[in-house]
Amino acid sequence: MRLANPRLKVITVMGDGDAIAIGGNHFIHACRRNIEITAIVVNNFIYGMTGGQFSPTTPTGDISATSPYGNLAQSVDICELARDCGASYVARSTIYHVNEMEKQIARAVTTSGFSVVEVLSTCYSRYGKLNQKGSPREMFLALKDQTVPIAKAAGDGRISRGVFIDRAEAAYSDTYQAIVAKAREHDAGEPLPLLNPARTGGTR
Ligand SMILES: Cc1ncc(C[n+]2csc(CCOP(=O)(O)OP(=O)(O)O)c2C)c(N)n1
Repeated sequence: MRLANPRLKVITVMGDGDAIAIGGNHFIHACRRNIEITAIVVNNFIYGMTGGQFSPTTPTGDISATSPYGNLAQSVDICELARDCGASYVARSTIYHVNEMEKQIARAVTTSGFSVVEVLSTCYSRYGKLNQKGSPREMFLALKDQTVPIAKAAGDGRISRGVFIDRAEAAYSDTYQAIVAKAREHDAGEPLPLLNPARTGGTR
């Protein structure tokens, strides 16, 4: 959509399972291409809607419908992944820190490349209840104590919140449009060597 119509502002909302497991391939390469899309990833540490299967963000050892004896795998940090794969804007907040989240989303949609806002969320029925995380209200309030602004991160196990990367990059759609213009120029005149039937022996 974004490539076909660069005037569009494309915002996608997804879960941790959607982003990093089911759509993991797409997520990684969207970061790598740094295409101008905003991904808002609501991370509740579980596949909630489909019955509570573990996701790539489920902490090791935690109980889920598909890990009744504890999750064996390591969990993925969505922000680290996005940053390392080349996204231009990467931030994390929580459903407790609404003002902070709002600012991050506002910035994300105006950045020139792929932007990711991870929003830590809660799922009582499919995750919290199985892992003694307290009531839905307690789970919500715990987001305050379990997270810390990046500048105050102390390596004590709390999850950092804030902006991890905010860099201006060449916009993929602009570069793509430049290629389209170049291709049209060639179409009107001499074709590119690889598209020239005389050189490839084929037809265009
Ligand atoms: C390609 C594909 N595989 C599987 C599904 C089925 N499916 C829909 S939502 C979902 C899990 C989503 O979990 P998450 O993204 O963490 O969102 P939550 O329900 O927790 O909000 C799955 C497996 C699908 N829609 N598409």
